[in-house]
Amino acid sequence: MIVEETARKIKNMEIRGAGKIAVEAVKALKEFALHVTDEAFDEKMKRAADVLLNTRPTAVSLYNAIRYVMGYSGNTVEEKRKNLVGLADEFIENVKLAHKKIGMIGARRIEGKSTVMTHCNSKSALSIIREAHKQGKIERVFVTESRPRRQGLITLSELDSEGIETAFIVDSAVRYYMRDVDYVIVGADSVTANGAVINKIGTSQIALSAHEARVPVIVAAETYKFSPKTLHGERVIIEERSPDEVLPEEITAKLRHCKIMNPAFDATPREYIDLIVTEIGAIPPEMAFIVIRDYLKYALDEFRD
Ligand code: RUB
Repeated sequence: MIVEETARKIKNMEIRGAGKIAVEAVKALKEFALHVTDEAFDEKMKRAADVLLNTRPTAVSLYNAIRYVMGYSGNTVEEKRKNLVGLADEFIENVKLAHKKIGMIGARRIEGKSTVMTHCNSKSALSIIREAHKQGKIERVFVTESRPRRQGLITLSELDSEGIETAFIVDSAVRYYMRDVDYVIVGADSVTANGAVINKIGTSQIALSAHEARVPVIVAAETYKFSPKTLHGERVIIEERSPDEVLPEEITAKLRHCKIMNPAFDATPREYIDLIVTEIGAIPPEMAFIVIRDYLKYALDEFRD
């Protein structure tokens, strides 16, 4: 029940954002495990993990988090459950710590009184902005609308309630205002082995525009956002969402020759990224391979044979 309920909320985006998806999936697995008492523990856990994995395809955080928890061991059901619960608690605690560290590390990179631009709604990116603001380094934050789901409104209300000055712009105004921006700070759903960042659709246009204006692009990404699958040649699947997020049915129903496209994410090549701030340090995108090799061993195992 808890697993299906969480899966439903992730699918319909009541639970959203790569970090949050991962944490809520882990909580659901933990809760489910507490109620599995029979010998079919492994089988039932595997089925529950698959239900959660099949919700949103792009954020590798979900995959890594589930792999982490499903790496449990033990000889008896009791031992397995105890081990799984321990791993789940550890993962959740690590996420909290990661956000804090990313905030601290990222804020050090911000100089003076700066104007920042952010896209969508990323907990990790906002962690840097909040910490920098606490240190008196933020003048104003440009917040993009982030069509079609308008997650920019969540960012806007969060920053506003914390007394941070904002400017709200539609996505197509990014280049127009880039000359007023000192740093672009965004989050990530996945970081590939070659250092590309997959994030909310429109991120690559912002990065391109920043590159043109020589504005540094900082990506805030915990290590569990790095994709071990890409090291083994898999491509990141870009989620294509429903057309009615873009246009209401009363309009599309009248169109006979139009297909509405609604990709939820895009890929920004590493050339347009200055820095990826992780909980283990601020690294160039070229170091993505090392993060995967050294910090995601548990998630790489599946690809061994
Ligand atoms: C959210 C999004 C966020 C990343 C990082 O997309 O693209 O920038 O997930 O977020 P959606 P966080 O709204 O479609 O889930 O730093 O919170 O993990």
